[in-house]
Amino acid sequence: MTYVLYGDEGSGSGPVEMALAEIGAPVDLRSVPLQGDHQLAADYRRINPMGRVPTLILPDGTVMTELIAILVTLDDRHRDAGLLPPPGSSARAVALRWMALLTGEFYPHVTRWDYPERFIDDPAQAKSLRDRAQEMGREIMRLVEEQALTGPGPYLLGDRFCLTDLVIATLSRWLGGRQWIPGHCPRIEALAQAVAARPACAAIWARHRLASQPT
Ligand SMILES: N[C@@H](CCC(=O)N[C@@H](CS)C(=O)NCC(=O)O)C(=O)O
Repeated sequence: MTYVLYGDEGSGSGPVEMALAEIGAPVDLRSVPLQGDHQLAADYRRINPMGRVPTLILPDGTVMTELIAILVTLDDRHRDAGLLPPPGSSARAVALRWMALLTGEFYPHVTRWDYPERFIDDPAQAKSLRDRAQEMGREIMRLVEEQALTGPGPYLLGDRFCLTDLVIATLSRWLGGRQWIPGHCPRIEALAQAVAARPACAAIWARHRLASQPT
């Protein structure tokens, strides 16, 4: 019943690791250092042709890529862990809506910020591309702050933790968020702190260096 997770510290493998820890499932962690572009190596691309992390190999050998698909699959396979509200419920619809927004809309801005050279011919344009990616990412975080986290908190669904909290918490640290979020999005910051304090998540949160660094 062991999962194999390919990832790197500070990357999208963090929320997958935390989800597996919440389940209590054994995991074999395989490091793919983004520093040095090991994700683009031919042997890794045979597993994940996009050259990205995370990649999760299910115990039966099925290869899973794409953070949202990985997390929903873990919920499918471990319903007793209560990682998402039940299928058909409005609470699950809310959780999936915001998870999809962050993985589908925010994540691509991270790629522009991390690898601007992929999107431009003239290196002189890199700074303006990165600035624009950061601002567009911040617009999405403001949306989460103002339109998703309208309840009593600290989590998206109030005091009921779900997988979307792992996604909001982790992605809120990116694009300079460890410095920016605490002063601009207090509800997201409270959610991140609540995730960081969860017994199953705390050590993983620390190892992925996700702690806030307010300016
Ligand atoms: N659509 C993918 C995006 C994954 C992604 O962009 N991961 C980043 C790290 S957090 C990555 O591997 N970047 C390396 C690259 O683009 O070369 C997902 O949802 O999992």
